[in-house]
Amino acid sequence: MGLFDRLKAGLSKTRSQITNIVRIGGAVDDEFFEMLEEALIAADLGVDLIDRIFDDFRAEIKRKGIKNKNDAYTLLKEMLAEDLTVTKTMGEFPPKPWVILVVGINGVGKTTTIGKLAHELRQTGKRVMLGAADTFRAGAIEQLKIWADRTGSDFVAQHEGADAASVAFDSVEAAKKRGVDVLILDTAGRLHVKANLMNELEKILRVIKRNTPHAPNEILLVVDATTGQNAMKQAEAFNETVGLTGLVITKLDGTAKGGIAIAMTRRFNIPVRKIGIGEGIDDLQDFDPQAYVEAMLGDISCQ
Ligand SMILES: Nc1nc2c(ncn2[C@@H]2O[C@H](COP(=O)(O)OP(=O)(O)OP(=O)(O)O)[C@@H](O)[C@H]2O)c(=O)[nH]1
Ligand SMILES: [Mg+2]
Repeated sequence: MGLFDRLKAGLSKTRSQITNIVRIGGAVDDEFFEMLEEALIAADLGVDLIDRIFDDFRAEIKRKGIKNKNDAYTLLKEMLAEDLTVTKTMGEFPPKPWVILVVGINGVGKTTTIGKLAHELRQTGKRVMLGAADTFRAGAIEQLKIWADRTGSDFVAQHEGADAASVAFDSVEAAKKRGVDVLILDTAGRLHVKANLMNELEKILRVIKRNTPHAPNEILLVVDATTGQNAMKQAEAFNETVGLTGLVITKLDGTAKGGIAIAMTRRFNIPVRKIGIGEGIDDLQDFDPQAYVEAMLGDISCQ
């Protein structure tokens, strides 16, 4: 399977729901809107957001004089893709080291995403370093070390229970000394509602900034697509604490909930940088809004 086919396969549940709706064909009617709305709810766009999207959608249909389902469906896809297109782009790594801080709640796929990202960067010839600032979970350091070995990345760690901010500091120092292009810092999974854990993250950020004013260049929140609407709460809390610059949505291979990409981008105006579509080293993709919406909603013709 090609990469795009895998994305499509990952989102096939959502797509087949909507495909069935549009295949019925004919003129746009209330039933058509209701069924599309239901499909988007199943995709986890969130009821409030869907209401707003459909207000705009209905207004556009009227304005453009659209009569049939196929044209309306194409219009909806265009509108959703537009929502996903946030203009800020990822940097070109000019200041060395380019520091990426990876945050999120437990088990969403932070460490795996770091491994995949390191692999991708290594393939473009970058010197990469992984910093083990998850000192909390047993086995976390070893897990990151395995990814460093697999990808030929440098590795900095202390020991389980060490101060995470101190590891972050060591990593930035080492990255500078060794002329590393990209330093990626792993952090412990933390519940967004636990104030003390969020404070620790703030401290990590402070230490990095004090050491290297241009850093971190990216603060990526990793969210698990299968958690649905709770991802919005996570994004809100992490954004407030550390100020997110990008999102990574993982586990899109196992869910019909692709809609959270749209919900989060629209709500926070933060771009989706990468999507995770499996556990393998190559299962990380750039986020292409058009391709994503096509994969989510399908591209069938339904006159
Ligand atoms: N199917 C699928 N599984 C994934 C994906 N990304 C990560 N996983 C799996 O999710 C599980 C948790 O991944 P980790 O990378 O350890 O998650 P984490 O956020 O670092 O977890 P903590 O460090 O415990 O907070 C692992 O079994 C991964 O293989 C993905 O895109 N698709
Ligand atoms: Mg981890």
